[in-house]
Amino acid sequence: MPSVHLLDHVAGNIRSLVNAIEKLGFTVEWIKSPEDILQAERLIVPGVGHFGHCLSQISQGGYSESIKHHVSAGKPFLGICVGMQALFEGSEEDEAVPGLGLIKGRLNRFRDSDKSVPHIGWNSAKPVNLDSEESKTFYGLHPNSKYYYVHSYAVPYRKGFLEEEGWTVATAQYGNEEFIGAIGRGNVFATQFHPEKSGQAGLRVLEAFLSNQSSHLVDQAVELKVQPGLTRRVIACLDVRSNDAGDLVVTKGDQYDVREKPGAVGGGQVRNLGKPVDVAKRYYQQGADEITFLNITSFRNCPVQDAPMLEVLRRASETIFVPLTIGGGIRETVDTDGTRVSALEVAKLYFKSGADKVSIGGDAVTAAEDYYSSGKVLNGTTAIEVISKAYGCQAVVVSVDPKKVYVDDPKDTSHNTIKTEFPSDKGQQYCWYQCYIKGGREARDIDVRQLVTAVEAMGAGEIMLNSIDKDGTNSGFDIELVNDVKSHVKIPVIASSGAGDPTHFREVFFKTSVDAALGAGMFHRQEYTVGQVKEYLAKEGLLVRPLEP
Ligand code: 1PR
Repeated sequence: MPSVHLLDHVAGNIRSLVNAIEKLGFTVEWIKSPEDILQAERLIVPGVGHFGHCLSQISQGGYSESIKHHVSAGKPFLGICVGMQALFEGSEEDEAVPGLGLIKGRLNRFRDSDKSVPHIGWNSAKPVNLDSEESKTFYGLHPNSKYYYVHSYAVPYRKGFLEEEGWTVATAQYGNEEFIGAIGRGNVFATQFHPEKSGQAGLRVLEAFLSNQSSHLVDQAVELKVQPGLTRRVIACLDVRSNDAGDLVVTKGDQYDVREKPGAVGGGQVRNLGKPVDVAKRYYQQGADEITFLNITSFRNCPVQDAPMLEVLRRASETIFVPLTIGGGIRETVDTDGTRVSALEVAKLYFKSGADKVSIGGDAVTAAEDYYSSGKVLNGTTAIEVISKAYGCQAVVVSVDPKKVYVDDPKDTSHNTIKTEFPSDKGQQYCWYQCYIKGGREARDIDVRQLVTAVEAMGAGEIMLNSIDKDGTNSGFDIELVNDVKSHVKIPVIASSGAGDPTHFREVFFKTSVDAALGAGMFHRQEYTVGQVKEYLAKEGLLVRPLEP
């Protein structure tokens, strides 16, 4: 089997890249020293996280010169995400650390005045100057395809600036900023997006690189003309736990109660909606833009290394090439043998098993409470801070479990209230959203606005906004809650809880500026497919990622 050399110099989900390469019929050889690069025919430098951290690792490991040597020897090189950024001269993310300087230009942070940052989701990589032969066939990139991006810094596109030096450039548009999505010249190719996380469209690009086809004409890409820009993400979420027989199952609660109602078939039992890997694969094939697994009971009596969700992720990531998030139990833990395992180590196990993001629930609430009681001082040791520092903020989602509390008058509470269009039975027109931990069993004295602003300050990259009132009701998302949270943070927000049919997705995307919307029960019960939701959204004029053959 032909092989490709991979430099694993950074934290992150390298497993998915390996899985994608193997699926395409290649084997991976690891670069363990700068000398190994000399032996490499094809070299891939992936990367997520912090520019300065990655570049320092590359230079401290003595790799900078070998990479430059590989490139100047004319051998195939692929840089992915920070692996692409590394080729430029530098980044605003860390002015003190230089890039490799193989391509002119620097990275700037996206402006967050008009949009969420990080830029997370599916966007184009449209070759500039589609009339030229190189652009039409550029590594199998197709102007109608969408690719998965996750980053806060980008190289702004300046017309002609790099083309003059012989580079072929593909760009993406985020808000009113156009930036470089992919770039190549001769033996060098680099993508800001993650081809290994971009479904069929991404695998095609990776295959073009692996088989040395820098000119790879795509004839079977989506016919539908797709607008440039970031799509609305549709996420499928799987709540997973052991049922009473000890099997790992996908379940789904009604307002967090996952047991069948007494008197119903299987009354009192944990609701069983299928096997996690099979269900996740079904959603991938239907066109889900991301898949989230929530381990809702944390399997408290199991050694951390053997946590069943690690195996679920390992297996899921073999065939699912869109981002995977794992939540439940991401916190400091005492293992069954009494050893203390830090939150960072727990997260690392999940990243190594195929997760792209971890989702933190209860631990984020405790951290936010400490943040306020210390007068908003960051202590640097919370799970959010340490994981975000090591893996980048985009890898840290905070899952929030709020529930409405009605009051007669905002003065009746110290919490942040909103005036609601849905008064209580007693006619109360104001409410605040109280945050819960332990699967909705324990209420804390912190409101949702306090929580999301605190975790944003700690370095969370995204909010998964559930609603205990709406969960499992099929009555639509809590639009007021989503609007309240969106107007207080800059990081992306995923609306969750209450989706019962495609119109609910339309409603949340039209009535709020939410970045993504998540459904669970309606997909598990097979009332609608993810594909049907996306088709409906497209008909309604919303930009979604088309499913590619
Ligand atoms: O606190 O870090 O260990 O994380 C535990 C995680 O498990 C949290 O993200 C918490 O939300 C979740 N969780 C705990 N117990 C339950 C439960 O249901 N008993 N699930 C639970 C929360 C909410 C969503 C659901 C949406 C959409 N489930 O995941 O998927 O509400 O549902 P719908 O579309 O059917 O309405 P930690």
